[in-house]
Amino acid sequence: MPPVQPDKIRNVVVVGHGGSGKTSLVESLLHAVGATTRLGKVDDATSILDTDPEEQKRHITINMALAAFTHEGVKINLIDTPGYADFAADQRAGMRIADAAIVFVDASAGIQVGTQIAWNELEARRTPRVFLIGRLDRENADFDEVLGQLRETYGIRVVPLHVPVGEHQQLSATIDLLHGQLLKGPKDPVAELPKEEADRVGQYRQQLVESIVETNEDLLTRYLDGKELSYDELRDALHAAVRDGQVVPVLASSAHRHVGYAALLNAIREMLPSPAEAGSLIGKSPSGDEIARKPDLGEKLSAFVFKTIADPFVGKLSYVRVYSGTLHSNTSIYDATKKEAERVGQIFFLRGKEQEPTNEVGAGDVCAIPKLTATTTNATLCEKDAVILYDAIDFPAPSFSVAIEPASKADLDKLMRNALLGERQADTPHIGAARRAIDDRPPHFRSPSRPRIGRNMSTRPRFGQAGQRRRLQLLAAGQGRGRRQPRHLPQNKGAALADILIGRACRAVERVGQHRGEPGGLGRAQP
Ligand SMILES: Nc1nc2c(ncn2[C@@H]2O[C@H](COP(=O)(O)OP(=O)(O)OP(=O)(O)O)[C@@H](O)[C@H]2O)c(=O)[nH]1
Ligand SMILES: [Mg+2]
Repeated sequence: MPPVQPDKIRNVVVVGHGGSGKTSLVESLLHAVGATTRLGKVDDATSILDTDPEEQKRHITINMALAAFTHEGVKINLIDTPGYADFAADQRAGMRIADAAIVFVDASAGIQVGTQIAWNELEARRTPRVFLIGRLDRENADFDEVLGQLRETYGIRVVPLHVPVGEHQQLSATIDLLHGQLLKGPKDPVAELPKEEADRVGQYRQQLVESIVETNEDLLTRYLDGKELSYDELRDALHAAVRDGQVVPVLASSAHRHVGYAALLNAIREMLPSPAEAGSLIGKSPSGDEIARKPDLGEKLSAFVFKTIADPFVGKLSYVRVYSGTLHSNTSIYDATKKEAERVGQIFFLRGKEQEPTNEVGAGDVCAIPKLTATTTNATLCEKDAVILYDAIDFPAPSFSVAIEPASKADLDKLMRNALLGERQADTPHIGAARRAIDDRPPHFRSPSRPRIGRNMSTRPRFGQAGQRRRLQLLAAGQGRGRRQPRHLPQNKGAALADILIGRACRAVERVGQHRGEPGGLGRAQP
């Protein structure tokens, strides 16, 4: 399949407070457009987006997930991110590579800390965004109340674009104020507006139209002269206003009632900017000069690695956004950050844990590359004769670190190997935290009943410093435990070991939660 043209792509990060319903809606949307055959649910651990055992156990998102699908000729890459501040790194990474954002707000909770954090971050990046008031079927959900809160907090540029029909369990559809249509799912028929809604809809529509015309001189004059404005004119003006951050539309949905999908898809396609509109990304040449790369399929290749995971089946998997040119499978590329050539074999588009192989990925699109050797998160990939370096993601500093305690010598070996794998492979916050923990060894997390971590690693190396370094190099190269016992490191072993480490890090995080007096640490009670 030829690569998708950049103007037919939407890269949209989904952000918001923890538990506001992000993953459920993305999952439902995938099912509604036919991208998945089975509707996965966060609560019964069947979501294809929350697949890590820890995510399934706690019913929360820990790792970002990509959800790629095509709707009416537009390739939509949704990036579902964790809402919990403990996993803020993935939210940052998602925001970094997205061209627009959907900020989720729970209809019964209103603005929460996570909403504020996401808004501030998007504001600083000047990312075009929409609000989505979700979970509208809940008993104490109140669309008008939350809309009022949003306008009060973020100003009158926040305007309704979709409004719900019916309340709580009677919620039946949303009205798209611009289209003037009653919409439910993408496959449900579009209905005309019910007469009894006319007054309410009229008021909301006036608010919307006034906000749109205020951003466009010509439309404003004609509106004040009492002239009729066409749908196309209003749509184009709203698109430009959203792109420039002058208007922030508010949408409405309920994943449990399957309401709001069609209107949401319209908004993503029509209101949010494409990579082509986002324009050139500025990077640096090896000599430090600024260079720009156009989001064009014919440009020299440049791409950025924004996440690395250890997939249980394929091993190391690098999530990549292509900024310019076209990335081909079975080719060589250059990691400008590590200054090493890399071999690209297969390339995938991701839909949660589902992988769709592809031969080409064009500028503006997002994909995953398995088994890159030296490349880590934040790397710029390009052609060797046209080197460019993009800025690294500005990850938040961790608010606490955790220590991993090996219970036995065998565990200690695995841990050391993991520390190296972490260096070379999986840049998850947990691995990072674990690695830092090995270095830092904060005293308050040490268990007096167990061997202290790091005793055999750094303070009293078993083989002396030089021997130890040599041994670690051999392990890193997958060449076994030492010169006498050459042993290959199976490809999936890294993933399995990383999983062990992540599990331990999470348990340690839980202990910290309990230590802070939060019963159960992280996670949500079963609904
Ligand atoms: N009543 C109701 N509950 C919902 C709806 N959408 C999600 N939920 C529930 O809200 C809880 C959180 O949903 P998630 O989709 O995991 O929320 P999230 O924002 O992805 O959470 P994090 O990724 O952990 O920040 C789950 O128990 C869902 O079943 C909805 O439309 N209506
Ligand atoms: Mg989630």
